[in-house]
This record gives sequence, structure tokens and C-alpha cells, in this order.
Amino acid sequence: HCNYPRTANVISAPMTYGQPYVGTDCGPRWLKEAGLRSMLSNLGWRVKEAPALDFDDFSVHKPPKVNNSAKNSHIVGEGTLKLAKLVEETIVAGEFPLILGGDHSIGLGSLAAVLKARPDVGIIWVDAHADLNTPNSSPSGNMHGMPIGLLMDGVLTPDEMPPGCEWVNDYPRISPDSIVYVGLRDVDSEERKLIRKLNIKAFTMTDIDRYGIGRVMEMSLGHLLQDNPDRPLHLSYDIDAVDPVFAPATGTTVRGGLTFREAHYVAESVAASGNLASAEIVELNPNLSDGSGATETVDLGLQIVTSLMGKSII
Ligand code: 6HN
Ligand code: MN
Ligand code: MN
Ligand code: MN
Repeated sequence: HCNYPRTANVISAPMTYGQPYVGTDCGPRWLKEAGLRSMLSNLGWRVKEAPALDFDDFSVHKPPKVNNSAKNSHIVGEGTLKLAKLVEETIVAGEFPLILGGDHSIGLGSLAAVLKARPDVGIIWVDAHADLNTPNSSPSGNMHGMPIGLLMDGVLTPDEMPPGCEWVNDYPRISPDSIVYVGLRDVDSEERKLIRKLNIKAFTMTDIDRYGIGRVMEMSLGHLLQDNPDRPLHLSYDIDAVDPVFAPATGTTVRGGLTFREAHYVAESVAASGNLASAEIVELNPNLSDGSGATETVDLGLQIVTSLMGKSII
């Protein structure tokens, strides 16, 4: 029914500054070396590849002040603005942005871009975590736990935006009813309060136990598509949503996650809606596991991308 833009622009966003570990910058290269490009071609996509964003080439010359409530906020802010611009250009060109992280702080750039380029976008956030912290609420100061918090309507005032991220104030906010969480199981106390106060639709692992993943995805898509069946969707897939048995190579593992098949089904059901208009996969860190754990994680990441870009079993 919906017309996909049939050109995929593969955007590498090798961000590490939103969390403490090197290695998230290897995600894009690993996915590409595992065969991303030919997989996309086999599914009928025309494939373009943007030059990888360089997040070390930042213009902040003065050493950014140490800011423990939003660590590396100048670099994250400057890097995610680059990503936002590239994603906007991709959408304006009629192409599908397929964004390869990088840590989840890149969500700040990708979400800002889709909110601006497609004001009616609905967001599906697949994650063990809510990533709804603010500099004040964050227990870690790591900005990969903040992209939704910085963008959610009614959470931060413009002057509370971390230094380097002020550009976000010129972009639209996420309306609380335009996002759905899937896979939550490690939510901080202020995040929990916000989810309740703003009435954000959230399907936790408990809901997946109770209803099964089929019903949960039906309810997730139903929530976002109820008023507009043609609404464009953005999928943000944090690999740590998946159980660490299947995806050990990531920085903030939490036991009790999506099974191998549930991880696929999330992507398959979103693809089957026909509404998917942009997507990202984040937080793969091949350094954080042994060789086979890294290979399994990257292979699963590639399979998830394959499913969300339209592969069905038969
Ligand atoms: N992620 N809620 C924790 C924090 O430090 O804010 C963990 C965040 C994890 C972020 O996995 O993208
Ligand atoms: Mn995340
Ligand atoms: Mn996470
Ligand atoms: Mn925690």
C-alpha cells in the first residue's frame, strides 16, 4: 500500500561519546563487512552509501568543560547535528535513511531529523532502556540514556539543553503519544515517573510475557497508526533489547530480553506494516565480547536489519 522510497541511503554514525566504551564505532563497519550491501540489493533496494560521519573531527577547539551530568555533550551535540542534517537531506531526496550506530545518543540527531522532515512521524523505540533521562535525572551522565529525554515535549526547558546541544531547541519535540517502547526492563526512577505522567505507551518484557510478541506489536502499531494508517514510522532498534544470550556484544546488557525469534518478529511486523520510513540499529560493540559473541551479535544485527528492510521467510 505505502510506497517505499526504494533507494536506501546507508548512513554510518560511529558514535562512542554517548557512553564509556570504545568499540561502538565499529558497528557500522562490522555490519557492512557482514554483507549489508548485497543483502539490501537482494531485497530489491537500490543502495547508496553516505561517507561515514566523523565524530572526532569536531570544531569545539577549547577543551569542553567537564560536565558530569551530560558527558561529552559538546561532541555529542556537534556530531548528532551532523547526523540530523544528513538524515534530513536523505529524506528530502526521497531516500530511506538506514542509520548504523554508534551508541544510542545518535537518536538525538536521527529523531530530530525525522521529526522535522516528517512532522507526523511515529516512533518505535526497541530497547531494554527508556533513554528518557535528562542531565538532572541521569544516574550515569551518559548521553546514550538521554535522546528521548532531550526531545520529549514538556520535559526540558530550552535553557536546560546540555551545552553543545542547543541546536535541538530549533527542532520539533516528540509528542508523548507519538512514541511506543518495546522491550523495556531497566528503567530509572525518574524515567518511570515520566512514562506514567506523560502516559507514554510502553510495552515492557512483562507485557511480552503476558500477551506474546505478536499481540504486543499489534498493539504498538495500532497505537501509532490508529488515526492515520499511512503514518510514516521510524524504528530505533537498540541491540540490547535482545537477550544477552543472543546479543552479548553491547555495553549495557540486561538479562531477560527478547528471544532470537522475538527480536526478528519486532522487525518483521514493523516491515509488514508498510509504514517504515527510516530506521537505525545501535549499540553493537564487538569489543565487548569474545570472538564468537561478537560474531553472533553482528550476525543478529544484520538479520534484524534484513527483516526490517523487507525480508520475509517465504
Ligand atoms: N542505552 N538508564 C541508564 C542510564 O545511564 O541512563 C542506561 C542507559 C542505556 C542507554 O542503552 O542506549
Ligand atoms: Mn538505547
Ligand atoms: Mn539500551
Ligand atoms: Mn539501570
